[in-house]
Amino acid sequence: MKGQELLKRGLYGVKVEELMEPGHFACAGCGAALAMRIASQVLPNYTRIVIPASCWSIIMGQYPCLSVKLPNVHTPFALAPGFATGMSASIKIKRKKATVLVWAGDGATYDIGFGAVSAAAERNSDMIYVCYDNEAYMNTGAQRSSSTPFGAYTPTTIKGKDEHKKDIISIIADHRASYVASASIAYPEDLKAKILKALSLSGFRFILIFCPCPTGWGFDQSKTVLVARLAVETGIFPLVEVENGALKISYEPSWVDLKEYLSLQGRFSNFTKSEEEELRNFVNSRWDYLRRRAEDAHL
Ligand SMILES: Cc1ncc(C[n+]2csc(CCOP(=O)(O)OP(=O)(O)O)c2C)c(N)n1
Ligand code: SF4
Ligand SMILES: [Mg+2]
Repeated sequence: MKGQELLKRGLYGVKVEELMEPGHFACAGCGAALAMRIASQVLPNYTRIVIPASCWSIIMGQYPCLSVKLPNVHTPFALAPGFATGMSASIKIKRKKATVLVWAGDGATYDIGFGAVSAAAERNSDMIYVCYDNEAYMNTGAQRSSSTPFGAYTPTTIKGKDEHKKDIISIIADHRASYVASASIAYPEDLKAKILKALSLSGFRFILIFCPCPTGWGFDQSKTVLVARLAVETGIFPLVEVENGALKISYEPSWVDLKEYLSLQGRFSNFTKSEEEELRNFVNSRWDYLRRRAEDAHL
């Protein structure tokens, strides 16, 4: 097979069609833009995207100059899961074929829209909910969210954040959602496989995608994929899948020292030794928990 043809064939023989156009409105090196590019390579053309207030409200552009060749609608911050619930209900009544995809930031998911996310998960409303996680309110100046990691500098945590990142995967999984997974832009085949898996199921399907933000995190725009890869290889961002409550670890990190991840980013430049130790302990205890949960799933 010729190289060009090979490139066009994505994972599992799925043809890669680029639904995301160049010339979008994201900053150079934006992980959240890359997440959409990868995801949209496996999204069917009957996908309808719902976007709450976020960087993606800007990145998408204005009709008719959209950066993704799929119909989309913008909603207020806390409204996307409710809006998507109504959309998928009306699609069902009209017997149309469409997949409703919410594409939301961490602020909309972990904090401001959390009630609506929880309600949609509890109802098992029919949608794929993607949270592209850049660990702060980037569109308004990188303020901390409950996804921001411990110790990180943001304009609202100038001495470093006191609290650890919220475990949104476990929280949504404990709603008994159909499918819950974490993925990363640095592992595109795993990300696409998880989108495909979500597409093959129905009900509330939740995917958290780790998306470094050079502008808000303070690293060079050429290092986005490296930063994302180190987040996984240091164990700080575990790749997992939860189906019907059973957790599976998708990838075993190579346990690169946390320092390599931290030292690339301005937001950790004032990290003390004890903060580093605190974060390391947090990562270890989270992995203990994940391993116990994965073992329980085998019983
Ligand atoms: C109720 C409400 N509060 C605040 C805002 C202002 N606002 C718009 S986008 C945004 C940040 C969104 O953060 P996140 O969901 O993490 O997405 P990101 O910008 O990081 O892509 C905020 C605070 C708003 N639109 N509505
Ligand atoms: S601020 Fe960050 S998330 Fe927003 S467009 Fe720029 S790089 Fe992307
Ligand atoms: Mg964000």
